[in-house]
Amino acid sequence: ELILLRSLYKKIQAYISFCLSEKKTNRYVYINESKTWRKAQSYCREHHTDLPSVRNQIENQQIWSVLEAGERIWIGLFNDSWKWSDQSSSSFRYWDSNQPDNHVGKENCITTIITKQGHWNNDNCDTSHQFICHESEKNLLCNVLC
Ligand SMILES: [Ca+2]
Repeated sequence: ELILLRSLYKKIQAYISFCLSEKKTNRYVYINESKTWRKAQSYCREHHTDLPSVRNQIENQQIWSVLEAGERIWIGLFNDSWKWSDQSSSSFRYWDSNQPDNHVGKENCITTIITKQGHWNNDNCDTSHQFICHESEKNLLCNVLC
């Protein structure tokens, strides 16, 4: 009995230190369905965590590496004075050379897509694109345990 209790105690300890650690495990889930930005956001929030924020070159690279040639996908940035869907305060930007351009004045609900080159382009929110969801494993576990 004492041995069982000890192993249970160790497991609980491991979970707690995992939840308290700052190291989030990022996972990106590619969704092979075209949706508008808002619908993509709802989908990610319902099934995963959120549309991803891209906080640095490494994360940009991680997302880019998931894509097939020429694919454009939504990420979590939108133009409500440039906020991230998941409330991240990151100021990292990776615009393509002539972006954001608000092309033909219809990209005013400006949203961001990643092209194969990894550079960003604003687009009309009502356009449908495939997208990527961010899944925080820390959130999944800690919602239950912490
Ligand atoms: Ca554009």
